[in-house]
Amino acid sequence: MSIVTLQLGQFGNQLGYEFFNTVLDDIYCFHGKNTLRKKLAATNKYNYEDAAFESFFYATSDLPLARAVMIDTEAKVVDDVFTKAKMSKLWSYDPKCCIRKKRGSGNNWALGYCMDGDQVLLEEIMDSVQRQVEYCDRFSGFLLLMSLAGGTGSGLGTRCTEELRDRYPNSQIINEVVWPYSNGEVIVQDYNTILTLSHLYKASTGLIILENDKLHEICTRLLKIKNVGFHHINRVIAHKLAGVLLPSTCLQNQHSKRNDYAGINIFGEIGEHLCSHTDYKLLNIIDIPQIPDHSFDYTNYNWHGLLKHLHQMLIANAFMEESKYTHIELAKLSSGLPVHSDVMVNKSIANMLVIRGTEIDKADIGAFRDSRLYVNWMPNSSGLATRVNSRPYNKYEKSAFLLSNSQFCIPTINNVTEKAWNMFANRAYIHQYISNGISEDDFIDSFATAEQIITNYNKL
Ligand SMILES: Nc1nc2c(ncn2[C@@H]2O[C@H](COP(=O)(O)OP(=O)(O)OP(=O)(O)O)[C@@H](O)[C@H]2O)c(=O)[nH]1
Ligand SMILES: [Mg+2]
Repeated sequence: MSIVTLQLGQFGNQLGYEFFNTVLDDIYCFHGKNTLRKKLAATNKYNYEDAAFESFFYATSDLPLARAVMIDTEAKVVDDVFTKAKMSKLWSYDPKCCIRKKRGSGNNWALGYCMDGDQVLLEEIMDSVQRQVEYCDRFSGFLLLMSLAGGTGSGLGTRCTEELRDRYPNSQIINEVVWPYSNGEVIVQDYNTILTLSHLYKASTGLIILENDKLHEICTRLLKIKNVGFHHINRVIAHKLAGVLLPSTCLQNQHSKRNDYAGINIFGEIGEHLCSHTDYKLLNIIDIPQIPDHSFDYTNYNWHGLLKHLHQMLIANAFMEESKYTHIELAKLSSGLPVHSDVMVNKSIANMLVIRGTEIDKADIGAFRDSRLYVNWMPNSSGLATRVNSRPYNKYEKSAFLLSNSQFCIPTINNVTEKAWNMFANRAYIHQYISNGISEDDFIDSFATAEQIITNYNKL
């Protein structure tokens, strides 16, 4: 099955580049860089590499092309990313699917969303999208990469999501959105965030939210990177995203002789398992391990330790492994008391655990099935979906990823909604939105949706 990616704005395009690199690295690492295309042509058994390639690339007589549409309202980032991919001599983008304009959206959601009335731009984007969809033998859905704070990714990304929902009503649409730094550089970022969230909540299948503050900390504290740049953060996001989206099989099928890779539809499973309830669409990804390159030679992981820590991260709503969570008391889970000092349990609607690497048979995932982790109105067995792959991923011999629909987002959304409301109540910067086609009522509706999301998740 194939996924068509839309890269929007600076973040979307920069992340897209890292993501496709990560995917191709993973495909190549077992076969040597020059053999892939030959192998794809020569073998008739559809294996992991074929499925991974088909998900995100298609072969041409020249370089493999990413199944992607690049979009920005200014040219620089798209041009840079396009050139970098081509210069890799490993893969490229389809030049007919690069859409850029000259003006930028100046961090204004309204400008990106209303596009100054430029319907031609939207048609151009949709034509490129259709072109990519037609290249897919088996199309499974859209992945949109966009930031919440700027104008193009957030505004135009939202507009594109709505248009895709109209034109492809039954397809899965997953938005990977990056939450701005809390002391961010964009003064109206909280407005842009609330407007995007509330609109996407209606049109999208699910929103994977990753926060720049937390990703930055992963880079400094776990990966020991000194001067963290966006490319470091994007590599962390790409690792998480590909860890979840690259082919894996159902736990039940792991020993079957059938060719399971042929029928994999991970987007379908995300839609059905994690986002089956329209009030709950927010997802995040936690993963383990994350270690600096220089520590590889001294580190040896076993499944027991990895899954124990991932489980603690889930319960405590922690974005990285920390020793302070090791004394979490599961017994308190159902009592409504804090599970550790001031940590309340993070309740889930549903989770998808993806484990990759050697000795999968030794991985005991029982703790993730514990019904106390899930809302009590979900049937007992349906909270957890598990996917496995015995192939080590990226540089780790063993790694685990949890795509989770849980209460993780409440503090962050709460905080931004409050800040945005304070600005709105004082009518700060509102004119910039109104002059670009967004009314005060649109703001009020968005605040109402954000409040409703918080209330819904709080109730779990
Ligand atoms: N993690 C990460 N965040 C980014 C990156 N580029 C921008 N951001 C974040 O994205 C937000 C700004 O959005 P951009 O993607 O730059 O904006 P845009 O979509 O290009 O919109 P305009 O430039 O306003 O037209 C800020 O919160 C930045 O911190 C990136 O490459 N990686
Ligand atoms: Mg930009």
